[in-house]
Amino acid sequence: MAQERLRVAMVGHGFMGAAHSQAWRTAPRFFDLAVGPEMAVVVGRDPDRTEAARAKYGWQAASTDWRAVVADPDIDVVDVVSPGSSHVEVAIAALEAGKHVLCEKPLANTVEEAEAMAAVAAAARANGVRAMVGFSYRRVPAIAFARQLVEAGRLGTVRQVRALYLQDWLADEDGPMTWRLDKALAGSGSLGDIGAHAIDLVEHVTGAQLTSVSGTLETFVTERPLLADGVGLSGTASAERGQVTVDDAAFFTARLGGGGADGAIGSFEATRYATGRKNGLTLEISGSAGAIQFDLESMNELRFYDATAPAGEQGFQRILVTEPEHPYMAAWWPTGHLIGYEHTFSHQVKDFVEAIVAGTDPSPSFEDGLHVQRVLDAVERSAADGSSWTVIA
Ligand code: SOE
Repeated sequence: MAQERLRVAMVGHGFMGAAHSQAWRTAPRFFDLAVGPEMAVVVGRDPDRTEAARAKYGWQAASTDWRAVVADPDIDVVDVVSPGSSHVEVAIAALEAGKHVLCEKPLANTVEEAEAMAAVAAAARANGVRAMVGFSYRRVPAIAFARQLVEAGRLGTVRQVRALYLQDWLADEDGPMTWRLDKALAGSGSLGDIGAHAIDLVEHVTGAQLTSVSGTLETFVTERPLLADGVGLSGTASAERGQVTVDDAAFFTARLGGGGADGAIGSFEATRYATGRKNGLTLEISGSAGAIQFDLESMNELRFYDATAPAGEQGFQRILVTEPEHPYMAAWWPTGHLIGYEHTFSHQVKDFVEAIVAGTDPSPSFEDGLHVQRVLDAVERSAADGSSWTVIA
């Protein structure tokens, strides 16, 4: 049946809720979408906070009952931006109720949960119901352009990848607890929160998959002040302390197979203690015919090295990925004008809505999310048993 309307419910309204709200509002104003999404209802646990989010981000209604919202025939899409522990229940209920689902990364907190979600998504697909994981950095134009270069063979055979995701928001050991430091809510720490992005990006850009890993995890600060009030790091610390139950930093090496990087090796690091690095996601991919370098802190640029150029002219070339011929950019500003973090979420909404309307599968799928979950799990197992090579199931 042709999609005539897309009434969206968003479950959760923290940092990601703000980013997604902005995207639901903006995407239909810059991209010509056949069906414009309507921001129907935002869902949260606390009535006052949820109402405040509704008013601030521009949703039509607020609710504290996600089950009723997910079952509501007036809702077509469910956007899951709540902590990882809730993904499995909300996403499965929504898919089973016939709603298209966009779910934040990492897909789940465990492989078992992700397997259940992927199985339900596969069954829903047969009924024309779409599911997608929010690995939003795939939608950075410079990353989408890097993938095009790899696909066009401009790097030749990829032999090595280096991916770092460096933040420093936990460097102050008196910073208060957030849900991201609680394994029961977040599944893992730096590994799942930001390492998952690095894994997905390497696989997306190269077309290969990680096949085995060897890793180390470390928790530097095992206790932090609990929150007296507020949310996350902007909240007020109380005198009481709570246990940090996730990794603070993750480091692993990997072997890759398939795509444009068959037989390649890679190194990955994810940390929230890299003093001075705020949101530094860097990717360096070295191939037989060329290489690329990307840094999210300069996200409008891609550095490209063409090893086939005359020897005297070789060197990394800085490409400003802001031109109408670059992915997504024609919808935004005139030549040379920059875009930012929030645009990746608008691109995600655009791609998701287009897939729903066209009746095609959006990417990354829940199967892709499950694969990343298996990589995270393999890194944890490798770290637990002394960093031996661990094969990804
Ligand atoms: C927090 O570390 C975080 O917000 C991640 O959860 C996001 O996925 C990333 O975009 C920025 O950092």
